[in-house]
Amino acid sequence: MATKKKTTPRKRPGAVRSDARSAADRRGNGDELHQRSGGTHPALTTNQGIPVSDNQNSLRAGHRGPSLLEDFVLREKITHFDHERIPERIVHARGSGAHGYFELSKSLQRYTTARLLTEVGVRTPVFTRFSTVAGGAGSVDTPRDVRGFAVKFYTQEGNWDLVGNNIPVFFIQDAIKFPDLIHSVKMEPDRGFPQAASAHDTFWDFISLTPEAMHMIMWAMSDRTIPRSLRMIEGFGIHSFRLINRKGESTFVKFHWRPRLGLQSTVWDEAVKLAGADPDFHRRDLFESIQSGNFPEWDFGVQLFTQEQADRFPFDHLDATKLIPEELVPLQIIGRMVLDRWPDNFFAETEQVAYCPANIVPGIDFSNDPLLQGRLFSYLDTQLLRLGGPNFHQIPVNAPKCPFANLQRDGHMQMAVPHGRVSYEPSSLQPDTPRETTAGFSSHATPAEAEDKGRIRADTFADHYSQARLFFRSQTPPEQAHIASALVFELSKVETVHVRAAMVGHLRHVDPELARRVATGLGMAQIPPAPAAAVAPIDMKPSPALQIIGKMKDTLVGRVIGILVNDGSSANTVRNLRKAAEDAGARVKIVAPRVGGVTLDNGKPLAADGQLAGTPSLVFDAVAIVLSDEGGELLAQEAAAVDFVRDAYGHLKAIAFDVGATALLQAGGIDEDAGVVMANDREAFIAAARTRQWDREPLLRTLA
Ligand code: HDE
Repeated sequence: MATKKKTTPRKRPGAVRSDARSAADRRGNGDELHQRSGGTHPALTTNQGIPVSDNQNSLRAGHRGPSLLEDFVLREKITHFDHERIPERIVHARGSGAHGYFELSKSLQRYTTARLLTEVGVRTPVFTRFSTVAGGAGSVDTPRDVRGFAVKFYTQEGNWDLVGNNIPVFFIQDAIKFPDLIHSVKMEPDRGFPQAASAHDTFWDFISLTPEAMHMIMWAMSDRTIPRSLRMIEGFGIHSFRLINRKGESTFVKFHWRPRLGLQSTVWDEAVKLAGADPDFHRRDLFESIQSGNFPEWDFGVQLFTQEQADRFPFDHLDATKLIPEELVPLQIIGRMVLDRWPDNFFAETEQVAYCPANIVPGIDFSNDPLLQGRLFSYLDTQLLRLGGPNFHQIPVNAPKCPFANLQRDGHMQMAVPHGRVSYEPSSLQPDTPRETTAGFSSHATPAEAEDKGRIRADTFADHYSQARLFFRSQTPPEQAHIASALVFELSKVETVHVRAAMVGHLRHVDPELARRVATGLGMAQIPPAPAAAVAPIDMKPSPALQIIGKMKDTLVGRVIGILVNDGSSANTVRNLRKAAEDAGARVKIVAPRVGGVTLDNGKPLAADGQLAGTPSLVFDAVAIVLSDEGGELLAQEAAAVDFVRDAYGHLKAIAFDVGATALLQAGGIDEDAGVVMANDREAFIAAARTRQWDREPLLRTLA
């Protein structure tokens, strides 16, 4: 026994681990299992621990006879398999998560007692899940959709869940509209399509009848909803929350995440093609970057404001369709989040993680935002069904990492074994039972408004267009063109003519020129009339902080460059390009016609990271084409190679090429421009690769 190699249960494939047992118990069991298998592998057992001698054949009555009901090994295995699926999330079903930590750099002690926001330098573990909203769990990563950005902070004072999105506003003002919104965007109930797409009649029907959605629609039609990478999205808590300090004073707060790699998006044609080329594009990107040690990071920022300031805003901050421009209330960066560990098991962690906006810690409190208030109910309710009972907080990814104790008991899947007689309070029989503490959570004593109860929408929520206008007018010209073109694309998929017309009518309030562009793009003879606006929109000062292109970081860090090679490609050129790209912070992948790689002009082999037909230029931020003369002629006849260069060009990416690649570039119809450069001009290539060639776009496609 003593000479046997110890294995931890965590590393045993397929080993079942109950956290109710001590680590010592589990190790003991592992040793025994090894002993029983008589080799290096642990013995395969049933869930009851009974060793299995034959995992290939079921128990049968004779060579050609029926299977026997007695076969408990077969029955247990199949029964467990039959129950492997749990309900997917009703929204945000498709997601990818990672572990990491939050580290505070600036104390908010003046405003809050929350320890994670006051103890500078302390690292709080987090589990963060990014998601799309509309599609099912098996849908693709790159539809046009809002991205969920949910962070569970395992603080020393309990779990705080900041369950936000990559857009700072939302479609609706009141939780009671959420089922309608989601029903409209999900696949239509009679036909069961489209999956993960807003470009269909029911969504736009609902939106055209919901003027409060117009601001969010501007964001949804912008490139924010087709991100390049989950590592390059912003995150927002959306609602106003409160920070509560030692004196019980309240300050309003909006929470923001800012990606250190900068914001970046794809272009629409690229997003569409990525859906086919790599349905897991975002998940793979996050996985690869974490596994390779390039941990994504976000700055954490707050906008702090008082009730008096809020009273002067030309909008109501409790209305989730409104943002607070940074020019009005500046963003203060107070910390950072680093995601540095991919989960061990997708189901156990990413699928079972249960976020809930109601999970907050002392020093933070809710606001009266009616959307937030509805969410406080919804998430616990949904977990009860999804995870099957009231003890889901015991699942390791959901359990607090600080001690927790109360007198709740029993229920499905209870894993804890509480000791003693007492499960009530007050009690006197057992001195070690948990009791209330003065340091416990207490709600801010917000004065209640002495008003009649009723199904009320506040007058201050009535302005539906001013911030939609603010957003559109704050964008750069290419971004405005993308918004207009996205509206044309989506509404062109809407079959019902009056829905298209109603939508364009709303756009007149947002920006008459936008309405004109979209109407032209839809081939309308006239611009439809605008609906009556509850409140006339006002002009607000443009906010450049709302742009993507204007704010894009001039960097290649975290980006990927693809080099297309063939037999006889110049070893020198490939080496120099690789060095230049890696020096600039990018990763390099080699693409070749065959996955076995190529032989370069110096006679040396070069391994490929991807085969040409399965590795289109879509998956890269910029490409280099390094070919021998013969290779160029050959690949000019190859559709996958022609698409490689044509797509890179169409998606506004930088292309470096050498003389041998000329024939291929010609076959792709590529014109030289500032982003199409000779491979030996490495500086020009790296500079061009840091951005996209926006000037190229109007020459390539009709934008609205
Ligand atoms: Fe959610 N939302 N939501 N939501 N939401 C869920 O909870 C809901 C809303 C958001 O990675 C569900 O565990 C209602 C706004 C994210 O697991 C459910 C309303 C925002 C995630 C639910 C909203 C969000 C969810 C589905 C209207 C941005 C995924 C499964 C009041 C601030 C979290 C689940 C993850 C998930 C309800 C509105 C973000 C059904 C009723 C606004 C990121 O409980």
